[in-house]
Amino acid sequence: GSPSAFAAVDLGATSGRVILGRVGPDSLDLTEAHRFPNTPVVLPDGLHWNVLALFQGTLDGLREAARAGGVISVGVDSWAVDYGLLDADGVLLGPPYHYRDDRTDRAAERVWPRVGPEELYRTTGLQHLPFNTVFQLAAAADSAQLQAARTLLLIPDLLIHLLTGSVGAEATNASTTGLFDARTGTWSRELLDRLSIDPALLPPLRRPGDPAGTLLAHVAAATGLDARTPVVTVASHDTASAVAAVPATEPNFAYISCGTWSLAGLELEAPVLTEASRAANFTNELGVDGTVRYLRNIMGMWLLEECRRTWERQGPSADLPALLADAARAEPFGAVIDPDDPEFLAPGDMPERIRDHCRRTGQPVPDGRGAVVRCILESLALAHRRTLRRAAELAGRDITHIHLVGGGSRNELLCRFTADATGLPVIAGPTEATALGNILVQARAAGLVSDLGAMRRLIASTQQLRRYTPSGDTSAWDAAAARLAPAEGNV
Ligand code: LRH
Repeated sequence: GSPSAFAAVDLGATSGRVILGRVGPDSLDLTEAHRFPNTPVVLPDGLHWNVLALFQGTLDGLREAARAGGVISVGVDSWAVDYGLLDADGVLLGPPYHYRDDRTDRAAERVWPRVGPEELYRTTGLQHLPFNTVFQLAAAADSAQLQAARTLLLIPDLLIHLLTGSVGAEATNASTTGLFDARTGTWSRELLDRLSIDPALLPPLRRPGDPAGTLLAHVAAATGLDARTPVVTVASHDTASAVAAVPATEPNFAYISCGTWSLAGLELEAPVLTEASRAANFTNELGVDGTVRYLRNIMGMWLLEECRRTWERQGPSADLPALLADAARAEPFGAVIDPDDPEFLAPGDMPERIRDHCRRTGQPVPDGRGAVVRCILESLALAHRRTLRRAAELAGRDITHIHLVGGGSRNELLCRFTADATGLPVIAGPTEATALGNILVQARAAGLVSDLGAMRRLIASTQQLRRYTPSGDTSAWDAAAARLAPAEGNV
C-alpha cells in the first residue's frame, strides 16, 4: 500500500509549520503543508506569544494535511519552558509569556533562599537559564493570574489541549522546567513543596508514544480530519525531537541542533549531576527512551536573525544568501564575541549590541554587515567547539564526529567553521530534524519503526546529508579562542 502519513505540528520561535511525513519501510518523505509566522506581541505586562495565531496556523496546516490525505495521527512539538495557565473552568488565562520577557531578570533571587543553586542542580540537572519555568513562576508568584490558575500547560501540551481537550505534561519538555527530578524522571514533589507551588498545577506526565486524545468535534470540522484521528505524544520539546532525529549510525557522536538556539552536546544513558557540570552550566534534559540530552544552550542563529530584523527595519532588505556571501569575503577573526553573554538575550538592536561588545573588549569593531555576520558565525563555531570539548570532558567521552541538524545545517559557512574550529568532521542535516523526530515517534507508535536506532538509520538512508571535512589546522581557531577567554582557559 501507499506509505502512511503523519502530521507534525512544529512550532518554532520565528515560524510554525505543519509538515506531513510519509513513512514506508525504506522511505521517508516530508512535505511542508503549511508555514506561518510566529510574531511575538508586546502588551502592557510584557512580551507574549500569540498563541491564538499559533493555534489558527495549526488548524490551517492540519486542513492542508487533511487535503493531502491519509493522516494516521498528529504530533505537536515546540520550544521549551513556556506555558499557558488554565482557570478552574479550564479556560486559558491570557497569552503565555515569551521566555525573552525581562520579568525573570531578578527572579532567581526569589528561588535561592528556598532552594540553592547547588541543590536545584542536584535534583533537576538543569542548566541555569533565567527563563526556566521555575524562575518564571517565581516572577509571577504574586500575580492574580497565577493565583487563579489551576492547570499549567507547556506550549505543546496547551496546543494539544486546544485540539483535543486532554490535559497532560509531556516528559521531555517537563524536564526543562526546573521542577522535574532528573534522577527519577518525575515531577519533584520536594521542590514543589519548598517553592510553594501547588502540585495540582502540574498535570500527570505523558511519555513519547503515549496517546494524547482525539480531535474535538469543532477541530475535526475546521480541519476536515476525522474526529477519531489520534494525537500522539511525541518528544514535544523540539530539541528532544531533533536529537531523536540525529542520523547517527556510529557511536561517539556529538550533536548540534542549530536553529534560533544552538543546542550542543552528547546523548548519555545517565545524567551528570556533579558540581563541575553545574559550574560549566550543562543541562541534563530528557530524551526519548530515557536517554539524557547532556548539552548546553548557545545563543545560536538568534544573533543573526535579530541582526536581520534590525537591518530590515533600516532599509533595503538584507537577504540571507547575500549576507552570507559578504561574510565569506569578510576579514577572518576581526573580532570574536561570547554569544552567551546575557546582553544578547532580549530582542532589540543586535548589530549595535555586538559592536558595543567588541568595543568594550578592546577589539576591532566590525563595520559593515558582512563583518558582523562573520563575527557571529566564527563566534558560534568557537562556542560549539568549547561546549563540545567541555561536554566530552565532563561526561568522560570521546567525540569522533559531529552531527549538525536543523535550519543552521543549511548555513555552509557555519558548518565549515564548526568543522575547522573543532578539527572534527561535521555531518550536516537533516534540516527538518525536529519534524522528522516528531513524525518518527508517531510512526513508531503506529508500529512502523522498531526503535531509536531504526529511526536514525531510516533518516540516514533517506535524507540528504552533507559532510564537511576539517581543514586539519586549528591554529587560527586556537588563537581566536585564547583571545576570547584567556582567563577562563576556556578553549
Ligand atoms: C529550542 C528550545 C531550547 C530551549 C529554548 C527555550 O527551540 O526549545 O531547547 O532551551 O528553546
